[in-house]
Amino acid sequence: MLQPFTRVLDLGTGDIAPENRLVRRRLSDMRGAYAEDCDGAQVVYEVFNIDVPETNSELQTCTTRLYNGKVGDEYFMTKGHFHEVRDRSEVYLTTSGYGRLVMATEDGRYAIEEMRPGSMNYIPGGWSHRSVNVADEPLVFFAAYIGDSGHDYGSIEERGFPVLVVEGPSGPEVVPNPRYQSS
Ligand code: S6P
Ligand code: ZN
Repeated sequence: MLQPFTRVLDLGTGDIAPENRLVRRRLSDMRGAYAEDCDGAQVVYEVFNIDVPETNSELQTCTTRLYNGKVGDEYFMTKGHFHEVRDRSEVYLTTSGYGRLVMATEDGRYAIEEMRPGSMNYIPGGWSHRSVNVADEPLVFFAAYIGDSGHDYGSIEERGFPVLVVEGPSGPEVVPNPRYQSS
């Protein structure tokens, strides 16, 4: 049985204290995710994880700080994933910034939800998810998901999402992804 504990989240930056496990994704880690080639050491996002046992009796929690920027007309975004255990759900709470949460099922349905300070997005089991920063400041959100969920990145790397969020003449637009491989 775990000992109860408390961490302190900086709502503006996403930093968690005391120490946590950091995952940092750079443009060089995002190759293939965008229509245009990308490379280099620029950081696209960071995930601050609170580690607990990966079992279905615990909740994994973390924050993501997704920086602002673009590759071509596509905004900085997370890689996106299905949960390895497909029926595992997740909740996001945005604490700073503005974005879109793109979700999709394996049979090609998709949903887009807004992310803004105070947004609580519910990601049901079976939906892949990717966050997109559509503003000129970092997008910061807290996530909680079932401990044994796991992450399947390969399906997204192979097939992509059905839609993309791109910068249009009057702001963010959702457009079909020409590279999407339907099943
Ligand atoms: C975990 C949750 C988030 C993402 C994070 C980075 O289930 O959905 O913490 O891991 O936003 O995205 P990605 O797609 O690189 O894991
Ligand atoms: Zn997830």
